[in-house]
Amino acid sequence: MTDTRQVRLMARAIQLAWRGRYSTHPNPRVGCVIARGDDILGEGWHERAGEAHAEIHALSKAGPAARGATAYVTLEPCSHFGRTPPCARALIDAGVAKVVVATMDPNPAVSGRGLAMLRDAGIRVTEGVLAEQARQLNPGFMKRMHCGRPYVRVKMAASLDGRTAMASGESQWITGAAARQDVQRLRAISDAILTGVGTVLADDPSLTVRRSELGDIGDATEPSRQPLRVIADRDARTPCDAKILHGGNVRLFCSSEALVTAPAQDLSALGVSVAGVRWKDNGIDLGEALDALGELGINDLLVEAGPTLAGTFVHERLLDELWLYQAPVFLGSTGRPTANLPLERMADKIQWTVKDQRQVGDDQRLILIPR
Ligand code: AOF
Ligand code: ZN
Repeated sequence: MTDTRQVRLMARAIQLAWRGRYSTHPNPRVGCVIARGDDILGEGWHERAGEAHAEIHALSKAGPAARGATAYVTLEPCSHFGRTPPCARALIDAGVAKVVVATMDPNPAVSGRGLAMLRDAGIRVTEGVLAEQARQLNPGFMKRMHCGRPYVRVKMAASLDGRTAMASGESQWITGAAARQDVQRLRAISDAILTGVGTVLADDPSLTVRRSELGDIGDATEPSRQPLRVIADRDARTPCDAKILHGGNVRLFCSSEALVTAPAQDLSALGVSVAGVRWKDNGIDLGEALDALGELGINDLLVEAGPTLAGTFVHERLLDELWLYQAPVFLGSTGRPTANLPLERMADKIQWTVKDQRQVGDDQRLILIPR
């Protein structure tokens, strides 16, 4: 039987967790409600890594009233001393009688130990309430904890005839202002943005989140930093004055041969963290690059790249979502394709499932999942 109170209060905790969408990385987004019956005594969400977890904020709002109350948490309370002490211990010390959890924490430092601590202290524990909705808060954190790689979203902006630029490379702007603001939000929920040196040379993008273009973020916590910018650049051809290098926090993947050359060393001297990875005939070894980004704590990776790199992600099925912004324009048959995919036979076609479809200004936004 579904307990409507549990569902309602967990839905509230999930809503609170979303407030941390731009600011918790590399930590997960977590929300917590402390309630007695239907009465909410305290609420909280995790705002920033290194700061208090959701439970601690909610407990401090509830104060002594937490004794005998129920805590609703979107993620299993932690059991470890990380940058902060264990939340399971704080819930026990506050005298909470019951804890309702949506999902387990896949972090190997926790994974079940949080609930075990609570049960050992005599607290009643219920698990799995709105589990799927809570998992959607943190696809990146979940995936990184399970397989060491970030959740990958590839963004494309295209015309009705599937072109992302004119043959000359001219590409500004295909989609309208509303779609570009939506992309700012997509960047802001991402821990890192990956592009290729071709795009750096052709467009000189900055790939930053610009607070003024992000618009009104409602009750969300302010973004706490720029996403890491990542460039796939085998021969370290990125110019030292490229806009993407402004403001720092840039990683460049080149070949191990290029690593020891003057251009790579010049980029290092500028503060770019240059790393060697394997390259294959068709470009960067994406598996190795994704492993490296996972090790850096990247949960959500956004790919904003040209047809070569985007094509590799699609061809090797290494993306989790394709975000396609489609503008109601034709760019003509000499324009550039969204992805280089030389397919020959109908049997080779690459199919997608539509997860979400909506209008953003004059453009259409599709979120697609590889089949
Ligand atoms: C919770 N509540 O609100 C969050 C949790 O280094 P720390 O101390 O910030 O710990 C980070 C880890 O704690 C993170 O990897 C995840 O396992 C858990 N996050 N746990 O009980 C929270 N954000
Ligand atoms: Zn915690």
